[in-house]
Amino acid sequence: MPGKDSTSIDPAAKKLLKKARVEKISTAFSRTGVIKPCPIGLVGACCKVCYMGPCRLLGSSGEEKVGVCGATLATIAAREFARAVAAGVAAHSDHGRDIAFALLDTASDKNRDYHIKDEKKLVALANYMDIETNSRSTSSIAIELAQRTLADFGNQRGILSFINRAPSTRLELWRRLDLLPRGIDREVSEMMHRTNMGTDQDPEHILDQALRTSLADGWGGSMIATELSDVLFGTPHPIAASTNIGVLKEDEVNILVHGHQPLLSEMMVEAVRDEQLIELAHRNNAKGINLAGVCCTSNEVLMRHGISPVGNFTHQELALLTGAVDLMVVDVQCVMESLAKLASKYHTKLISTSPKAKITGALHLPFREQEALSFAKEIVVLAIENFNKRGEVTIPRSTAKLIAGFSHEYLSYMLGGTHLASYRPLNDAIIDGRLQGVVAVVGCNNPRVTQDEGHYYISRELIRNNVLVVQTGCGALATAKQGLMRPEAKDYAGPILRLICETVGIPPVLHMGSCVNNARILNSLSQMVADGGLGNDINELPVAAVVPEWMCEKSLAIGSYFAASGVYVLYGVGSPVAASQTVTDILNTGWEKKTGGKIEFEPDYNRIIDKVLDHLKKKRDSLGAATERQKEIYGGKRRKSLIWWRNRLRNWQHRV
Ligand code: XCC
Repeated sequence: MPGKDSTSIDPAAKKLLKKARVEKISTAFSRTGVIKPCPIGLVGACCKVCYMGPCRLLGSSGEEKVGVCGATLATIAAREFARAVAAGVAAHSDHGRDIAFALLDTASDKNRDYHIKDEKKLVALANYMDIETNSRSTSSIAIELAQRTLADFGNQRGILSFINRAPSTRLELWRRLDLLPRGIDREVSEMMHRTNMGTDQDPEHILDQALRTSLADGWGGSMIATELSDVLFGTPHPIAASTNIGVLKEDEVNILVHGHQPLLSEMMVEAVRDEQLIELAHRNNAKGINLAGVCCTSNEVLMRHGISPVGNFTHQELALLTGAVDLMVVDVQCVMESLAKLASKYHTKLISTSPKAKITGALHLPFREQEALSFAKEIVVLAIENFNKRGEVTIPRSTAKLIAGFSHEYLSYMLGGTHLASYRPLNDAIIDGRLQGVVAVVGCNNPRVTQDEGHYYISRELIRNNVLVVQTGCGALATAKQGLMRPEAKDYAGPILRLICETVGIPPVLHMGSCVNNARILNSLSQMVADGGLGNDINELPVAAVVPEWMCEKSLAIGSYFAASGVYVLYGVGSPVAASQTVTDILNTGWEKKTGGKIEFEPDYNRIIDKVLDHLKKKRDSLGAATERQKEIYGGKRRKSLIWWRNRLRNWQHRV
């Protein structure tokens, strides 16, 4: 484990940070040394929901102190946490809403440049939602699907369209606990109301609503964003790419897409392949046009087109420090405000495109969705025209190969083949005790901890212990940069996981997409339950989630919906509710009693690993009796015959 004093485990990052120091350019890394976190806000002890305060409840007797209105530390910490969850849910869900509108406008022929790429998934989703599909045109099915999902946002008393994808036992539990989200916007709005001055004043009750609000993200907004993006742009399947700063090219026009939405970035992929624009680039002395990305917009085009990510959240400033980025185009979320100033030190053009996000110092060109391709081409032209203005460039030559594109559907196909698509072989490996379990290592970078270290160290230790690791977001790009998403990384895995990787032909760490694509993980968990042998609910599965380098409200929303779904979630860095033992206990043992899932904050990576492995073992042990029964049910002739058929079909598919 590299020393804690280092900024990053990535040599490319270190090289560029050195350049920043020499050129006296500030970055998030240098600013963390200057801006010390507010010690009161850091631990959830500051209340600023009214102007009688802000009330700062710190000191050894903090838990007994109260604010001007009498609010306890527990109420204050719970409110802060719950508001952060609501903000995260709003961000993911607003993204989902935009995708649903884009599908509606595409199917209604308003968005002429988009096309429905995965009709099979469209029909599957429609069937799932009891939308009539027989003798109907693709566009009419898509219109109804978009309208039904859009209704999920404004629902007042219904339940969300996709929530029935959770195991029935879980649904029943949510119903009993009154945690079923009624409408996405309603839950966010109610969360803000309840945490307004003088409303909900019971920490457990406040956090119950945080659970319900988070479910409106995982099984609502994020799932809508994920599923409808697949319908519009295609469901991912394995695809090769490279990552890290070295994907920038000295002799080509470099364009970076950054943010979260795939709507513009999909068109950018098409635009940079336009023959006339490539010709224009040649006329401007460039050998070609190179598109790469940062953060989750990057993950979206990586998963579907193999577009190479230049890096994750804390790589956004570093990419500009190379002097080789001709244009960076951003939409929403995780875009550092420092970029405009940084871009102005080089020739880089920074373009903001979302009507929701304007950045002082950037060129604001609101995205025209109905002329999406011409809009994307205009941006490419701006980048080409900027190429000749480049000064000196410094591109560290670091790159790593990776395989991305593991959608939940592809995992099912990969494990069972076209005709027996199923998670059963994965379940079998766990039932037989060969695989210890599955762990999601997800979330951001945070420059307050060594960049990528948590993601890499924890993932590597888990695979060494025969745990399959799945990833999304910036965490995925962290381990990809370190080479854990190459098939050859199987050599780091324990003997059983290595064998599985060799047999199925996968890396031991699977990239499942952007942060809204954590919904793919929820669907996978549901399918693991449905395919049998591992209990009746998600909380019985030997699975866990780790968010080692978290930094934003969206991370807290994600962890909360995993916990509400029955998953043990461990965060690194530090606890935003550390001031209140009451709230710390509610998120941990309190939630565990209710949902079987829980949230814990643990900055020590070794302890995270120990806790995760211990948890997986406990779950496997408690499945023991059930597992024996399942072995009988699925054992003997029936199981052998399934395996025989699966192998036969695979051979046949290979020949085809
Ligand atoms: Fe976090 Fe979501 Fe942002 Fe990366 S991009 S910093 S939210 S991991 Ni999604």
